[in-house]
Amino acid sequence: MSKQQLTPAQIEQYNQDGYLILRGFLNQEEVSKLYQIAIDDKAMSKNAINVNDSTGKRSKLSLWYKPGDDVYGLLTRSESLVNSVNQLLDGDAAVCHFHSKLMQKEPKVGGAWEWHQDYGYWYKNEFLLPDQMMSVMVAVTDANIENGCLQVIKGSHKMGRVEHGFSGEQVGASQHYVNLALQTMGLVFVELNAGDVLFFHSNLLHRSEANLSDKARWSMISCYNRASNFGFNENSSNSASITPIDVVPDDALLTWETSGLVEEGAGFLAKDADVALK
Ligand SMILES: O=C(O)CCC(=O)C(=O)O
Repeated sequence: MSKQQLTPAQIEQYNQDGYLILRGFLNQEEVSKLYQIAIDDKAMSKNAINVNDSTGKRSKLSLWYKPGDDVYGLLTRSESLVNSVNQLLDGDAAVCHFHSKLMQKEPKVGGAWEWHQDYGYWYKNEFLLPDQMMSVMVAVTDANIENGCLQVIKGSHKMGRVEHGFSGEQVGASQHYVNLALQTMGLVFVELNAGDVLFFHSNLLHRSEANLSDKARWSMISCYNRASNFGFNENSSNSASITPIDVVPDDALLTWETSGLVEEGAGFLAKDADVALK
């Protein structure tokens, strides 16, 4: 795993574009361990939620709140990842974990995600400071145009939050504002190799296409917040988003005894919960 601090140029790029890619953040051994554990993980598949897109194609995701000593938690809590998030988020309070998701877009059936901003959802949880929130996508498999990689509108985080409303089973951003943004801002297909990491601002407009290929597209997305950014409408039993992360060394991912998620401790999002608000 890369141990380097982000450079001022990388921080500037994140602030300008609303996202930053770090290539090869995980080495081959780390990403294979993550992938092997993820595909065999019974707790993860048992807690997977199906989300249909407007054409009826279906993506699966599993969402949990507490990052533990399992392979995902050790990555979410790893020193390099948390330090990078700390360099990118506005403010200086401790970095906390809001939630993590394993996104499972299976070959041929994995569905699309509508244009949205993550803060379009998190605003409803009454977090007040979008600059203190971000998502980090770790590519567990390669992600490319064929298997429905993430698309972003470069610089769109500077628009602030736009209106969101229901679009089928998903919540999407106002298409009018998306169309306006696309007139002046660049559409970028974020192709990643397994092990690459994408950091993106909570107001960055993003979407993805269905996976029509014969290759799965899996990724883990961890969402971070600062302890100073209280979610007034967050479930009071979930204090993770304002609890400072217990950081672990980068080598824990490979050297600690790890497995899949332990269901009891993880705080999975219930299968009947409204995933559109996450
Ligand atoms: O994984 C994807 O394709 C989209 C995920 C996404 O947009 C999200 O979780 O906010």
